[in-house]
Amino acid sequence: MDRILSVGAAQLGPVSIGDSRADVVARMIALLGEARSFGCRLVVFPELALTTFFPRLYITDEREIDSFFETEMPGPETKVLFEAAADSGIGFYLGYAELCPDRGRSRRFNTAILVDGGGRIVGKYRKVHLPGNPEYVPGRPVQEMEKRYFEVGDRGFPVWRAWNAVVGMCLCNDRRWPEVYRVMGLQGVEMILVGYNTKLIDRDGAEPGHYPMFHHRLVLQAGAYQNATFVVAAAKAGNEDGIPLLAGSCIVAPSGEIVAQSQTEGDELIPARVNPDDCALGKRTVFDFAAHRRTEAYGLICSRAGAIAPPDGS
Ligand code: CDV
Repeated sequence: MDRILSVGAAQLGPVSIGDSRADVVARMIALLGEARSFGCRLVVFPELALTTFFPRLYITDEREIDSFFETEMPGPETKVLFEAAADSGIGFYLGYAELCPDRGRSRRFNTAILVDGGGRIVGKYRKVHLPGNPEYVPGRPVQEMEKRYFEVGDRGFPVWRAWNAVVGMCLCNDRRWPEVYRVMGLQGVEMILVGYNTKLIDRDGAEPGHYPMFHHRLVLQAGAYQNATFVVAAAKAGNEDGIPLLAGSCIVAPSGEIVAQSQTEGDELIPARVNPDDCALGKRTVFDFAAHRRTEAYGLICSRAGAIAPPDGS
C-alpha cells in the first residue's frame, strides 16, 4: 500500500492583539487554499494560532483572560475553518487556548487538536512543558507566563492512526525535551506535529542572537533522527505587537534532514511529500528500540526531575 502523503506546515505571520478570530481564520483558510493546490491532505497550524501570544501579557481580569480562550471547538468563529478544510478533504492540526468546564470549575489548557479530512476531531493533546513563571517578573524584557494561564496537560503523549500513519502531537517548548519524542517513538510514531511561538528576545538578555534558530533546528532534527520519525513544525512568526517571533517552519525527515523550510516571516505554506515508510530504516536498525534500549539503566529519567550532582570528593 502506497502511504505517500503531501503535508504542509502552515506558518502564520504575527497576530496582533486587535485582530479578530475572523481575521485570523480567513488567513488560515487562504493557506488551506494553497495547501489544496499542492495536493496536501494534512496541514499544521501554529500553537495558540487564533490569537496573539497572550502569555507574554500580564492580565489579572478573569474575563479578559477568558477572551483568549475557546469554549467549544469548532466554535462560531472556527466553524468555517473546519468546513473549508472538510470541503477540500484536508485534515489539520490546530493549536488554541482551551477553556473546559470540569466538575463545576473551569480549566484552562494550551491545546492542539487533530482534525481528519472530514472535519472530525480525532485527537487532542494538552501541552505538558509550560515555560516561564506564574507571576510577572519585574525587569525582564519579555514575560513568559504560560504557568499563569494554563494547567499542565493531563493526557501524556498519545499517538493516533491517521492518514495511514502513526501521528503524534506536541506544542512549542515540548519540542526541546527528548522524553517527548521518545514516549511517542515507543508507540511507533511516524509523524510528529508541532506548532510554536518562539520569541527572539531572550527573557534574561543573555543569549547570542543566533541561538533560537540553531536550537530550534537542533531539537527537531535530533528528535526526528533518534526516533526515526518525520516532524512537521509550524511557527507563528514575525513581529507580533513589538515582540519578534522565530520563523523557521520546517519539515524534517526521519534521517534528521530538513526537507522543506519557510522562506519568510509571514503567512506561508511549506509543503512536502512524505512517505511514512521512510521511518522503517531507522526503526529496524540503529533505533530498533526492542533490540537496543536498556531500560534497566534509565530509572532516573522517571524518578528524578531536577539534576543532583554527586557530593564533592565522591
Ligand atoms: N511558547 C513556548 O513554549 N515558547 C518557548 C519559549 C518561552 C522558551 C519555546 O520553547 O519556544
